[in-house]
Amino acid sequence: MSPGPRSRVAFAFFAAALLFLTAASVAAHAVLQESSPALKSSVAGPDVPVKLRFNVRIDAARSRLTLVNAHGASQTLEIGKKDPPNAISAQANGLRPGVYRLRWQVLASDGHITRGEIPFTVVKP
Ligand SMILES: [Cu+2]
Repeated sequence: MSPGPRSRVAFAFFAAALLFLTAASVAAHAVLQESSPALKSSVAGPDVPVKLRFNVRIDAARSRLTLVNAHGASQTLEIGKKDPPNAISAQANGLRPGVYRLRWQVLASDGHITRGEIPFTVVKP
């Protein structure tokens, strides 16, 4: 039993629509394009400026930056209010030399949240 032409057309249309919607929603998600500190980089402490740039506009008020140290202790970084619409920044002060992970979570304009982690190392100035 093969499906009739009508159901095949319906299936093709459905598949095309699904593909289009998937492509559109992926394009609108926030993807990290550039960061400071960069992934797996070493930066001089103790005061480290943080900046993340994304491919789309994000809602800074509903985004989070958390800094986790080698012992697993975390602190929330206050996100600045004067960034371009596709970027967030913060200032991490008083960091001792060691390994850290910067956890980010941002809300894109399409309502989807994306998150990630940037490991980096703080060295003596
Ligand atoms: Cu999305």
